[in-house]
Amino acid sequence: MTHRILKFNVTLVGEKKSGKSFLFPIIDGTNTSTRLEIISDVEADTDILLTDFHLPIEQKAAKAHTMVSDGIVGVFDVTAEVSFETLRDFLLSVESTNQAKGTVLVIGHDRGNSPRAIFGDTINDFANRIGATYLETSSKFVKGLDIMMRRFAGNLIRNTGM
Ligand SMILES: Nc1nc2c(ncn2[C@@H]2O[C@H](COP(=O)(O)OP(=O)(O)O)[C@@H](O)[C@H]2O)c(=O)[nH]1
Ligand SMILES: [Mg+2]
Repeated sequence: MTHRILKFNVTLVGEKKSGKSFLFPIIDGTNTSTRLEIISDVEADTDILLTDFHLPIEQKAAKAHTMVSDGIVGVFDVTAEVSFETLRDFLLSVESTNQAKGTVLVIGHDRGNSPRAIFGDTINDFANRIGATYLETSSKFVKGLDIMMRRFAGNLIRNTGM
């Protein structure tokens, strides 16, 4: 069997300071792109072009990007309620138009320097409602991100039928 590498575009969104650059090797700032080479959990590997947008400032550009991207990764800070609400409002606003339906990963990041503001049930109810996968990360536990991104890469492949 030949080894395949499939290319995808993914929109990375979240409030400024939610932890996007901490979790992904992105050049700091907004509207920057980085490539991630990910070994998927299915028989092909992926080359993901991840483009970063700050919410709510870059909402319009981010929304336009979701229409041409294959997936969305949304990040919020579990210690900041507004960070969750901003991401939730955005993901609801693109739910009907994004081609990425089914390939949405929501990440709740906890840097561990303030008390938690958003809890499991609220997050899970929302993730289930939009059909997203949910992952929680912290500065002490970023390891789960590698595994989840492999699964996300597999979902991109499965969703596009490649
Ligand atoms: N020590 C530590 N710093 C963090 C963590 N998450 C974010 N930061 C820092 O918080 C700031 C904002 O995070 P950043 O990833 O740049 O947010 P972005 O605006 O969403 O890209 C940066 O200085 C990060 O290095 C964490 O888990 N631990
Ligand atoms: Mg950043």
